[in-house]
Amino acid sequence: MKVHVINGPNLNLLGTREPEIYGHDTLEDVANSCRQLGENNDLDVLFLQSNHEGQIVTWIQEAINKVDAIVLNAGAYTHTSIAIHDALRAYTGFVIELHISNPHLRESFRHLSYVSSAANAVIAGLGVQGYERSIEIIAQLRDQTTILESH
Ligand code: CA2
Repeated sequence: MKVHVINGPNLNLLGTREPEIYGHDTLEDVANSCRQLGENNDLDVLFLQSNHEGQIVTWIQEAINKVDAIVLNAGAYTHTSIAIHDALRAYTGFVIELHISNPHLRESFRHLSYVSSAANAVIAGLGVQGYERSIEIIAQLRDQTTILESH
């Protein structure tokens, strides 16, 4: 089973700035733990990051009928991108919207998400641990239910 973890703008800076919000781990640290958890749980995990909205749209389109689940931290595009929303609506697999922080505890412009209404589940406010939890949850859903069965 294939899982793509897609990260949006500025998440490449993880661990270098604003550690009080985003923690000290780098995106490479997070990618390594996700890949390791994938191996442990028999999931093929691909970890991606782009600062470009169109690249994220393309990755979502390319996942249609090929990738079983997407974990998406769209960064600030969460709050602006109808293009990412539309691509997710076209995507056939399971989608977890992920945020390191809890956007609802922050500025009001972060309270609207165009991703939520196209996602199966939302994880926010658990720090970078949310990425690892998402991988584990996808493995558990695969084992326990038929939610992920169609792929
Ligand atoms: O909490 C999250 O994961 C966010 O998706 C992060 C986005 C923010 O725009 C969303 O509202 C919530 C920002 C990602 C920027 O990441 C940085 C990490 C370290 C240093 C600077 C930026």
